[in-house]
Amino acid sequence: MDTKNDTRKIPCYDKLQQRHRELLENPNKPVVSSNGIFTRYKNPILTGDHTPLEWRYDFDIKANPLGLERIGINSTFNPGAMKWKGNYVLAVRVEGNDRKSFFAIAESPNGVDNFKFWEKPIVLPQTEIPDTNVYDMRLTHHEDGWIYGVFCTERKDHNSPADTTAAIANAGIIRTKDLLSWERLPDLISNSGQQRNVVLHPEFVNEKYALYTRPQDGFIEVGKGGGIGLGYIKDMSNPVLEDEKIINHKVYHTIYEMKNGLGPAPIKTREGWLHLAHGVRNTAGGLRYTLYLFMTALNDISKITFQPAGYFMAPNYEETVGDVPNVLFGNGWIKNEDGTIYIYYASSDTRCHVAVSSIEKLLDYVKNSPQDKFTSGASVDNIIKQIEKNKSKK
Ligand code: M1P
Repeated sequence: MDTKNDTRKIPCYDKLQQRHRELLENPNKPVVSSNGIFTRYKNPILTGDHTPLEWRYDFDIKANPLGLERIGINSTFNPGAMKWKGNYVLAVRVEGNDRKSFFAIAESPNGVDNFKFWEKPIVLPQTEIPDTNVYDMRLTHHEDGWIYGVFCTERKDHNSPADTTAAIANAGIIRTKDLLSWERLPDLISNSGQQRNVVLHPEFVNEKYALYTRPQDGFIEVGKGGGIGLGYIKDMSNPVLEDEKIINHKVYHTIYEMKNGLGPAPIKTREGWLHLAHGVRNTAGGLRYTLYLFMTALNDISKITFQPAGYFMAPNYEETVGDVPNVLFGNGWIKNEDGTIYIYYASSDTRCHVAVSSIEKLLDYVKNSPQDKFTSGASVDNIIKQIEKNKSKK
């Protein structure tokens, strides 16, 4: 029979379609918030099972008479985010069973459920040296009119040919005006051995592009790379990073003791630029990634004005489980006209979630939560002060 006109379905086709539809259309619900600062939503908004069946199954009954999945998708995580034509779009890191990750756009009308992937993943144009793996795209709608995607590109470190795990990470850069056709620009040129978590600031600063960086000596270890950096580029077509300086240092005995990295591009508020970042510390059970917030001055984006002590969000019990346990990573958020903020984050390198807050709440949190004074004694002082203050309120 002519394969094209063969209308027979692979086994379980209808069941597969129905289950997939039910998963995608499952309504999400807010979870009662414990601290008032943000509200988590109950269901993950995207998992590997949300990816289109057409990506995973060969529907040709002759080629796939048993109806088996041909291309497995392991996980969906670390999405960049933006509002696009009134909808919420995510540039998701999708990882196949083959460990390669790639980007695909998923879109929802309300930002909390009904996320659907566009028909095809993004076909990333290559530079002269092809990417081996790509991940963690930050979307920035820059005032120059372009939408930039800055992501991590990873390639084999040929200086260590015998070490099959040795890799080099750098920032890859693409841009678009329609989220459909992407122009690849050269990779970031910086003085650091490696770069990850590079994010483009949405406005020009002294007529230059400003980029947040995370210089590092090795692939996993940041080494001398002391935290979140800030540098400048004159021309995105020749992205040579100048004047890179660390603006948010890693510090002993904090949640960002081992390394940190900026999440999405910062949000401009009347009181400063609001930043979401991740901090990493080591534990007997492995690395622990939590999310924290800080603010920088409107007239000097290198100056931190507020940074509450500790984390803003840490993995809850269910979120601690996954491919890389005990990880929250957030590189996408969307500010709505009404001041609500949708924070898109991933848990344990496995699935995507949303939590909702507002500009008003986040500014209050950032400005009025105690800053870290770096000793247990100083933390106790903060609690004692609050107890004393509360006595007059009884
Ligand atoms: O596995 C946790 C995260 O590790 C890396 O982030 P960082 O460079 O800040 O340590 C990235 O691979 C990230 O994708 C991943 O979620």
